[in-house]
Amino acid sequence: MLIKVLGSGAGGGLPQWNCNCANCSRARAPTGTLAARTQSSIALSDTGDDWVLINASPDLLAQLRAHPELQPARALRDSGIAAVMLCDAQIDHVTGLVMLRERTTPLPLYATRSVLDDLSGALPLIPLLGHYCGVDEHPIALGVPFTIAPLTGLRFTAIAIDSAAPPYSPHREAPVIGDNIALVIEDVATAATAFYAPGLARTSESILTAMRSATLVLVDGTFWTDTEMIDLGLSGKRAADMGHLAQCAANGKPGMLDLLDTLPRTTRKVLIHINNTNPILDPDSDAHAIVRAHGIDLAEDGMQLLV
Ligand code: HKS
Ligand code: ZN
Ligand code: ZN
Repeated sequence: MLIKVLGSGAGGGLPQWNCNCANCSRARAPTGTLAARTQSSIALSDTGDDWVLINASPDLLAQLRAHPELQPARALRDSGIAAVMLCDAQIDHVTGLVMLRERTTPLPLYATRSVLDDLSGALPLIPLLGHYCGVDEHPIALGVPFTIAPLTGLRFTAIAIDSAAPPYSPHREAPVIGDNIALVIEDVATAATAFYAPGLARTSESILTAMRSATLVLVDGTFWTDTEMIDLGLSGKRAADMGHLAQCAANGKPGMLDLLDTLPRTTRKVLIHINNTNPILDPDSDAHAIVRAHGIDLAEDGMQLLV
């Protein structure tokens, strides 16, 4: 299976338009030594002809321009994107759907009932797209493997995770199972699997089992510490309150580094959805060195992973 990291940043990307933190300033400087990051999204393929887009970032058009291999040009109007799948209904994962409105056929959209409900209600992108290409809704049943034509070489399984519905959603204060999912993607020919969860606040037995058997885990790298936004004076919320497990342990609870340490040594571990404030983005930082010493890589825009 082929995985392309279209975007490796969290909401807002790097640099974030209104931010002058150390990372954003360096990424913005003409002599900047920090590469810019667009908002998180990956594309998956079995043969490299057709692709499933996992999450539709607000930066989708720029990401597609940076990846001409996602345009096979088989007809006057065409796209390599066979379908879009959503892990949640967060703004940074769904607003790119609007950018696909010029399609000539309804957009196949795979998401849980709860996410589809948010996109028909509080953020009505599905009814909106009904006035353009239309949406072909495919509700995802949790724990039930499925395939997406014409990518017969990949098998997808969604697992419910503990994270958070978006601030705009009625589910924010009344969570529903399926507000957030992790994806296990299996290459049918080799049985190798990738585990994808850009937003993960807490683990469960089913999540740990899936992570332990994965060839590649591509997971929530949003924050270094649980109080990162509070310490910078940027928010009153902890990472956990926002649906993200920080890399460092907090309040006696293991962090993402501890969690990834429990996986087999042979597992490829990559952080994605990295927020602009995260010190790991600076290659000269102690935080970056610690992450690398744990055998963990940072996703970068344009990164290609083979599973
Ligand atoms: C910044 C943002 C931080 C950020 C937070 C979250 C918040 C919100 C929620 C997130 C993300 C980026 N870039 N979505 O100000 O530095 O409370 O659910 O997901 O992508 S969580
Ligand atoms: Zn986000
Ligand atoms: Zn910043």
